[in-house]
Amino acid sequence: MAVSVIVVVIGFLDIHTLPTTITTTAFAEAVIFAAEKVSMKLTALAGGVGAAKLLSGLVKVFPPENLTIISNTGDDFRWMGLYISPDLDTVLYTLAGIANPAAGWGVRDDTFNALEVLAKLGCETWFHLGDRDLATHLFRTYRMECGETHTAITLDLCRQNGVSARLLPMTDSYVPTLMHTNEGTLGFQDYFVRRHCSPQVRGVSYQGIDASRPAPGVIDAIRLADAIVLCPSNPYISIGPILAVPGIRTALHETRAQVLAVTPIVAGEALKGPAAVMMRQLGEEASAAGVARRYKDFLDIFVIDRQDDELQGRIESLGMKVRIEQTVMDSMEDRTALARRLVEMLS
Ligand code: FO1
Repeated sequence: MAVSVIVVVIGFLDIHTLPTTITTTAFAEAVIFAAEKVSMKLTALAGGVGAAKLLSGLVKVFPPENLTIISNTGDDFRWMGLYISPDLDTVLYTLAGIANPAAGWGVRDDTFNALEVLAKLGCETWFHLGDRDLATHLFRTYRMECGETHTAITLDLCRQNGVSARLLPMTDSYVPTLMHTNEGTLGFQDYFVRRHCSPQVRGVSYQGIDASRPAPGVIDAIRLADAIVLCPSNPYISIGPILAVPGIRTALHETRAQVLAVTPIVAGEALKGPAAVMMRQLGEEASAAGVARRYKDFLDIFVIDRQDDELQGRIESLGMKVRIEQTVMDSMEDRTALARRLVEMLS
């Protein structure tokens, strides 16, 4: 019995972290460290591509069964009658190992036959939906029309795709992000994909958010977690919608878990997407410090990049600890290394 427990625990040890000659004490400590991690419950708040990168590292160093991911659904939208959930699908496909590695979103090696035919039929095809990806949207839309919730369908998609982490939409309500720009109010994908973020952003809102409720399991996943990670995602259009669902920010204040965020901005620029541009257009400081300020009411630890170490003092003066790491994730090794460091900080 004791032997099998140790074998299970060793299964979660990353062999590369072990010294070549390991002493009995060091071995015992490593086993205990891993055992604590095995029983720890972790909840992540996630946007799209940046979050998926970190999460794909996390599931390599932490048991995915103990991980709940709360996904932004503010950029959900309807296209040709189909319900599309881009951020949620990006996380789903990445954890399933089938994401398109070049774009980060969509399915690897997908074909675009349906889209080509639709183009010939005169339809708008600026949102590039591949044939395999379309199957997910058909499945989701059909089941929603049969009366099932976003949550139930997502859990089933995870099961069917072999994803062991529990992926939850932030809410079962439709709460689309609206971009208020110098060219009027645009739906999020209209602004982001069709207009390539070119209109000047004056404000962001989430339609119907005040009447929405957190999806089943979301509040408990925050209140009962041992640790919470805000992934390196855009504070306005990825983490912002999640925090705006009534009850979620309060749960982050009340949880006994340590709450940690990883910066999505390095050296004044976003690693992906329009976060830094949006911060400047909205009159905020486009830096890790600007992001930290938005979460200062509930954050315990903010992880900034080595390139921004001079911001440490300013961010600590907001009332949180700062950890300096390599947050830029160019390779799978970078993803697992950052994830391992976060788990160590939170253990
Ligand atoms: N992003 C693009 O920039 N262009 C696209 O054509 C596009 C298609 C797409 C299809 C499915 C999907 O799940 C995501 C897709 N994305 C596309 C990504 C998505 O629009 C954004 O990355 C997120 O909404 C922002 O996080």
